[in-house]
Amino acid sequence: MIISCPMMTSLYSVRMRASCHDQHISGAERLVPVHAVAETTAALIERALSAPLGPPDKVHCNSEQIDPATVHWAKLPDVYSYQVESVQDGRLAATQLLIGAGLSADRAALAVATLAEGAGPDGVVMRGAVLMDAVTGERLEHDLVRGVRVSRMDLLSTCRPDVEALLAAAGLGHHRVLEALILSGKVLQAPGIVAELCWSDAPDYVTGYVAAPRCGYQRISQLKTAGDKRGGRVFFVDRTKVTVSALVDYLERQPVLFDTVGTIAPLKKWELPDA
Ligand code: PML
Repeated sequence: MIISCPMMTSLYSVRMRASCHDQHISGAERLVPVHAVAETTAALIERALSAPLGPPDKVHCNSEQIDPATVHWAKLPDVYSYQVESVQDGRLAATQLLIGAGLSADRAALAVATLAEGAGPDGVVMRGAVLMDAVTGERLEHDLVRGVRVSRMDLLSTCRPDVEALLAAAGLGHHRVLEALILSGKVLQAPGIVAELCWSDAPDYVTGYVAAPRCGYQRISQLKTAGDKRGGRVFFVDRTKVTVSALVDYLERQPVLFDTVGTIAPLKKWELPDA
């Protein structure tokens, strides 16, 4: 549903990308009202300069006006967290959750292997996400280095303190959780999306997730070994429901703001579903 937000007369997309020797090291973005653009830009540049993989030799920060009437309003996905004992168990859990979202065992395993081996050419980490045909496993992104960049999404700024407090109370206060939840929330709103698999390319962050429109945002405590720089995202698409260009356009350009939070379930030990 696309509705206009009467209290929002002017909205800006503020985006930051930082790199060093042409390697991406940090990126973040926000959708904020005009009075918050300067403060948000300063905060994102500060973040780029203190990136763990930094310091960067290039920081790009740009802001672009968004027509509030085009914003798609949505609810954040429900959050589930599963504790696994090892990377191997985590990847099995991810495979099971992808199968639960409607994928075949082969396609689920292919997505896990794609991220594990490095999804870009020669095993490099891609800047954006892999787009994979949910039935054939075919790679659909036009640029195998850039991938698909999900952009122009945020939590409504007046909701942010409450959502941050809720996540912190559940032990999920790391900034990566909220950022990934917002990004995944937008992905799950996109036409034709069947599921998403993600784990971070940050060497020190080993948690990842499987998200799907019917299943929510399902976190898995370990999807890689600490120190491993490989990670990224795979979006599975049902091509009977959407064309690749319409999907990429939605993911990269449609502004989405979240104004409602879903359920945040307590951490559970992962158990294999009954056969
Ligand atoms: C979480 O703990 O829920 C976030 C997992 C994915 C982080 C992805 C990223 O670092 O961008």
